[in-house]
Amino acid sequence: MKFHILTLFPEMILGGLNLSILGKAAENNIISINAVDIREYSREKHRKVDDYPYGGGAGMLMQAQPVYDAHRVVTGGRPVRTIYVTPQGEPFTQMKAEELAGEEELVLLCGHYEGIDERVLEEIVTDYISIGDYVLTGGELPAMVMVDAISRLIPGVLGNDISSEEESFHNDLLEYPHYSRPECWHGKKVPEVLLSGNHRKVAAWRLEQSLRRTEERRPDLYARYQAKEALVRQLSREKRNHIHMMESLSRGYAEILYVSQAVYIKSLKSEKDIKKREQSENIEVLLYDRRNKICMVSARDIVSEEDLGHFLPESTEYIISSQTLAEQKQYQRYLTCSIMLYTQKVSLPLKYKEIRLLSPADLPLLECFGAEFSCGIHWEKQSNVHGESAGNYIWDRMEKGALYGVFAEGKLAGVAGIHKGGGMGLLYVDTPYRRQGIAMSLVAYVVNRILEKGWTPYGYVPAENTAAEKLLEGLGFYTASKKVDIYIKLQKILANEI
Ligand code: 9D3
Repeated sequence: MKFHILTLFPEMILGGLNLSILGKAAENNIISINAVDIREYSREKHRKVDDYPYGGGAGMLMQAQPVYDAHRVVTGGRPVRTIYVTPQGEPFTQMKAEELAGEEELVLLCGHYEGIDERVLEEIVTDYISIGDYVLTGGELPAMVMVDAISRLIPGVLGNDISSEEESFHNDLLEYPHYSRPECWHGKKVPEVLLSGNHRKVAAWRLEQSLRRTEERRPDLYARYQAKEALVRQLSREKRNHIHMMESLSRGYAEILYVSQAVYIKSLKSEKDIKKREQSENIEVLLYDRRNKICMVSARDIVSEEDLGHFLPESTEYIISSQTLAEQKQYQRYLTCSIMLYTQKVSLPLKYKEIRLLSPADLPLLECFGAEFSCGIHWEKQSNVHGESAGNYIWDRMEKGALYGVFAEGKLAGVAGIHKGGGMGLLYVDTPYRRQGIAMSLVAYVVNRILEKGWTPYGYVPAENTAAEKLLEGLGFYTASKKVDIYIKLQKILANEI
């Protein structure tokens, strides 16, 4: 990742970011930090870059021209995402950091004085971001905060690569307290339960501590957590048809956009929103997985495009609906699946044990699988049509620590994994290795990994794939009574074809 920081104080940026972990990452060329002195682009003899505001008022403004020229030189006219750090921006969050970590290159523009001439902002800025509701003296520290938060998400920057699929995101709860040696310090003993060696009790104690802490220090997060918990309980009355929603909520992937029974209505802020709600009486539950851009819909009747349109976030790329959706302009239905779930808590036995997590470095091993493999992956069935190639999707899954491989005679014999959104899938076993229980062991392995995280394994099986259904039934999975339709955004096709 290349960071270009446009500032009047480049030495402040370099002094703060070239040490410690980020210094190492820069040394290893994983990130690069280019601090650009805007003053270098002044055309005045005293290198002046500020002037009085039209209309009067206190203080000075940074002028448009030096900022524009600095930006132009740095980007060379390429369309690089450009962030203006400003108290008037949208709040910087972990979600935003994750999104920005996916860019190759970023420009961060730091303001000074009272701000920057609006006209240059209109021409170069793509995102306005604030780091919080307090007043600082300039944008340099916010830019450094962002570089730090974004960099640590780039593979190779931290020693231990936490991949997002492996990490459990209990976003809504604060962490529990930690203790290390000695057992007794200043007369304070380490809580008894942590010495017990009973993992279940330890986990229960930690959860309890997290809950108490969150309730006390972050009532906002606690309220969100409780709303999700309440909805999960409600959905569990018909678990087999709601498992994808329940898991998305309890794994911390999904937020609630709408629930009809007033468990929690996020968007009831204005009159307009109340109207929206009244117009959409037949939508029961609507969840959104913002990371993966997946919207989950469960409804009583057929959902009209208008109804859905009121709630569907603009960024939605996939819709998973347990109800027929009326013809959608922007989304195309491309697959009907059965949801299968495994609700037993016991892990499954394995016949083949040569199974491990794959990483992007293993991608070449997959090349010998041929066309049937990339076509057989149901989310990417129409990969060529939808632009996002199977290869890219597999790469993404590997990078997220969500793809496992089974080996036979030292060769990769097959793969299985976890899709965007958390469902199991991506199952493929190469022809010479079929009918030997290899696929079964592989799936069992993935089931065990999911169980270890305290989650419920479930998967989407394409309606015509009876082999997969049989295999999962053999492992103890059962099938939901309602099928789901998966829709994909049409614009994705267009965007990729241009
Ligand atoms: C008197 C008007 N001021 C607004 C309260 C103007 C002003 C104050 C402070 C303009 C810029 C700044 C400097 N701050 C930043 O550039 C900044 C910032 C911040 O102060 N708080 C949180 N996030 C950010 S991002 C950039």
